[in-house]
Amino acid sequence: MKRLVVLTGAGISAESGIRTFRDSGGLWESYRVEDVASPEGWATNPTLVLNFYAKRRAELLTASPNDGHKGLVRLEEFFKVDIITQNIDNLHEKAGSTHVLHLHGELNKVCSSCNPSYIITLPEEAPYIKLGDKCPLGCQLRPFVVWFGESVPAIEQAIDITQQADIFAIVGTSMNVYPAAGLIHYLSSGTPIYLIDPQPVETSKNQEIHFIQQPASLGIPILE
Ligand code: BV8
Repeated sequence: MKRLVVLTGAGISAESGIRTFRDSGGLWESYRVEDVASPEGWATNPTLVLNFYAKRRAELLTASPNDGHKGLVRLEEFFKVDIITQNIDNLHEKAGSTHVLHLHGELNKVCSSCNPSYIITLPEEAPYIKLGDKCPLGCQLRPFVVWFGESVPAIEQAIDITQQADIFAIVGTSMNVYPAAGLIHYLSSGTPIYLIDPQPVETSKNQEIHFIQQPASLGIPILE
């Protein structure tokens, strides 16, 4: 079976009602990135950060996978599919995808501020943490999310997966954030690249990319 590697971003969850970041009405219109998605923001006002993620968890409780997520599950009948997602929602897993690598963490998990290997999944009935919730070593629990300026622990694994791709698809990302956006440089030369997005997207390999200007819910037609 050929290996299909799919890099996804916030756009694949847009039709599930989850806000993207940089579209109009996106998250970065209501919040300053540095206040809610950076270590400095966490140090300055942890309550604002905890509320930011609590709100996104609450939205996620009522969100379901859309046809974009489900289409990637169907492709597992024809390809060995690895999803590398920048998203912190769990909609790929809820749809049934079996190989999902989260580059930027997971909304429903928290970790210790002093011991990153201490990770717990929040209970569905109370997916929140508050100031004062600590790990066994006595450190404040924080969202299990990679903030701007923090290294991306899963990037080596993502590069390894990308290097093995026979086909690469990019779905619902503005390709603004590194190192995720740089993964396309690790593809073996000649690997076909498909980009699915209703808007044009600038990448560093535009001349090699097959653009499919449509929403993720319509799937990746060439591969269906
Ligand atoms: C690091 C978790 C180093 C938080 C996120 C200058 C130049 C280049 C790089 C940098 C620079 N200055 C700083 C950097 C590095 C920085 C970076 O890339 N900044 C960018 C913004 C310039 N990167 C980092 O800081 C990374 N770390 O570099 O570490 C290091 C090394 C060693 C030691 C210490 C440090 C960490 C980056 C991770 C940040 N965390 N998320 C959270 O989610 O709350 S990133 C955040 O952006 C989300 O993960 C999101 O997924 C990601 C990318 O955004 P998109 O998913 O693309 O979403 P966006 O809204 O932008 O676009 C949506 C797209 O969907 C659009 O194209 C739209 O048209 C499309 N769409 C809409 N509807 C649909 C659709 N598509 C299909 N169907 C639809 N229906």
